Amino acid sequence: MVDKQSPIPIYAQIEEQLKNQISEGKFPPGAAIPSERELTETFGVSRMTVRQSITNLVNEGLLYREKGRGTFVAAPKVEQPLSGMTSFTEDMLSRGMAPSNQLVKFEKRQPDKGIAEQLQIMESDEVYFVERIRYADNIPMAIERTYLPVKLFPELREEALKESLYKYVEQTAQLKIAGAVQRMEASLAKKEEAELLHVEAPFAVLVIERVSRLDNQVPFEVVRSTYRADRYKFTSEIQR
Ligand code: 16G
Repeated sequence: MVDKQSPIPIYAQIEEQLKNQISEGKFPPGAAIPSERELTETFGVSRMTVRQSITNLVNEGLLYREKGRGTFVAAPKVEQPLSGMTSFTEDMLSRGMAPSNQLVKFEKRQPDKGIAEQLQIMESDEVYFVERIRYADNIPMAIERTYLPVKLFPELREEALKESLYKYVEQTAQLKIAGAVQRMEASLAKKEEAELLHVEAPFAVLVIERVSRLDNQVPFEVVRSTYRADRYKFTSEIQR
């Protein structure tokens, strides 16, 4: 029920109640919430007010709409610490989710100036360009575009990239991964990216660029990971 005398706007009261019902498990992930018409009747408010509450919850990533089908509860966001240097596969397995990859592109090409500089190679040296869609429990989470120097991994085959790249680097190529520098920025997925992520453009994403190095300080990958903002929450531990 809503309190029409309260200084808290009615749409915010409805949002709060829907949030509580979701966190109490009344509507589990994937379940449909009642229709706008039903909510209008339950709360005794206008359809516009109900629509505003739902839109806010959609924008927060708690609900998602499917055309012609209704509004559903989204899976909780993955909380990703920004401290340890882990792989996507490790991150998902540690949460009990099943990682999988769709390999969109695997090719050898000449790097542009920026990539060559980051990898500390010549523009005439070849790199592998790898584009992968990363899934957790069959939900697309991120697009990853990776550049790797061919001379470090002369035997890399596309089969290896259907699984974990870091496993290949450490176990097959027997190299030691030491660390990375990351930059993160907000962006909007373009039409092609939105399609790969199964969302509708423009869609909020977080882009992390990682330049990683081996224990001998040689850079071995430049990666741009484009994460669905509705599926991720990044956390970091800070100290004063
Ligand atoms: C993570 C890394 C990425 C790395 C990938 C390897 C970030 C921002 N990026 O997604 O740099 O290439 O893991 O994953 O965390 P894989 O071993 O499962 O292929």
